[in-house]
Amino acid sequence: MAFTQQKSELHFTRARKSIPGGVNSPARAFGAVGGTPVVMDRAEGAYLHDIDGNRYIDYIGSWGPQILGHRHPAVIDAITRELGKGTSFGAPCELETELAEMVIEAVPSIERVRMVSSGTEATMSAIRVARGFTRRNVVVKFAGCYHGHVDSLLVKAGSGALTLGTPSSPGVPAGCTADTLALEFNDVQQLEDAFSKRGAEIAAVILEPVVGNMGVVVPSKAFLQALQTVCKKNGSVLIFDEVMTGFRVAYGGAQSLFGVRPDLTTLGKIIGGGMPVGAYGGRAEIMDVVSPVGPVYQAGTLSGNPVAMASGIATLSILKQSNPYPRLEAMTRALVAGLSDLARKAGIAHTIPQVGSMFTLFFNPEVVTNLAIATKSDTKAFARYFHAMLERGVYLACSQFEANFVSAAHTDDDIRATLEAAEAAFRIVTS
Ligand code: KE4
Repeated sequence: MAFTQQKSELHFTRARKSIPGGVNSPARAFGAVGGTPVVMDRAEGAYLHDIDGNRYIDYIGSWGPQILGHRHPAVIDAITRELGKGTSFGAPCELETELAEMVIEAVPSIERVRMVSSGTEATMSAIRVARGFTRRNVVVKFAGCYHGHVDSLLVKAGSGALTLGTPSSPGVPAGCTADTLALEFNDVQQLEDAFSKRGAEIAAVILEPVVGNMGVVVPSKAFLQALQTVCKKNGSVLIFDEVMTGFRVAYGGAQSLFGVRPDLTTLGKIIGGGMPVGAYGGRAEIMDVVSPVGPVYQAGTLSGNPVAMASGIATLSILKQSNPYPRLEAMTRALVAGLSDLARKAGIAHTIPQVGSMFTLFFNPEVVTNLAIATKSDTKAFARYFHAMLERGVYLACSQFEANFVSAAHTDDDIRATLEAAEAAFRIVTS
């Protein structure tokens, strides 16, 4: 069937009249690649189906949550069962404790954890807790990392902020970011200099331990070591933002791969299994400043609601029992090797960093270690590649500066079909 987006285009004209840009998150707006976003109707396993009847092999998985694939039967059953008992009580329920205990068992650096409803809430709260615990104000982040749309962290941010050219958003008063220090990812010297000058003022350092939001960027061993050293020496809180990497790159997250124990960790995406869940947690002595135990206030109407908890519990239970990680790694390696081989044959300068089932095809000959290098990528070539793949039934992240994800529902046939599409797409990119 010829690829058509007629219904999507019609609907999008309508959506734009009532929703800014027709989207509830700018990351979906196709801002970096042009064209009209595809309006989805349903999904199952590794596939998305749009309202024009097109089927796509999905490498976004709702920007990370769908590691099991869409509509996993056990997750749907758990949600349906819980719906039969209600949606939200506004009072404690057993499932909140059950999910908290699963997170604590999976991530050894977490001794106490608080559920919220998004990754943004998780990072916003973690920053406040770190500032309350240390009674300091300065927070260090890294250019290209995205931690949600928290005022104080919308400085040189990645993901949609970077894609749409607003890494430091209007609407954020200078006072909100006056205490935010944005450094270069992987720059040990700059980190050490910042701490030698202002270490006594620094409440926290927050980073994506494997960056997804400038495209996939891996930290150097020296950088990871320096982060732990300067934070320990200066009494600053090391925060791993594992909203994307948590339960994605390993059941224990990136920190389990790197053997690092951050002081606080933020989570989201997979721990909700497609329902709205975020979380922040870490050392008990830090988390005990959180209300009602301590004075640092944080709250949320739907935090820990039973339906979202049921979805998260089912998702983590399946991950723990089935351990899909070796197969996810192998399938992603095969895909990345195939893409690289085809891109090389087409004469396309590229690198494809991969960690577990996260990867990015950078249209860039250099290994991307920070934002300055990432932004040298050929985003016009990326846009042509994106649309050529979309028209061939492959749904990629709609920006050069994002990660793509393989799910446990993807098959070898899906990988083969993706590579077939890529062979044609690379010819279009270079024509
Ligand atoms: P949410 O508030 O979108 O649930 O989480 C914010 C967040 C925090 N930390 C990291 C490392 C993240 O990747 C995110 C959100 N990721 C983006 C995609 N890169 C979500 C997609 C979107 O904004 O629509």
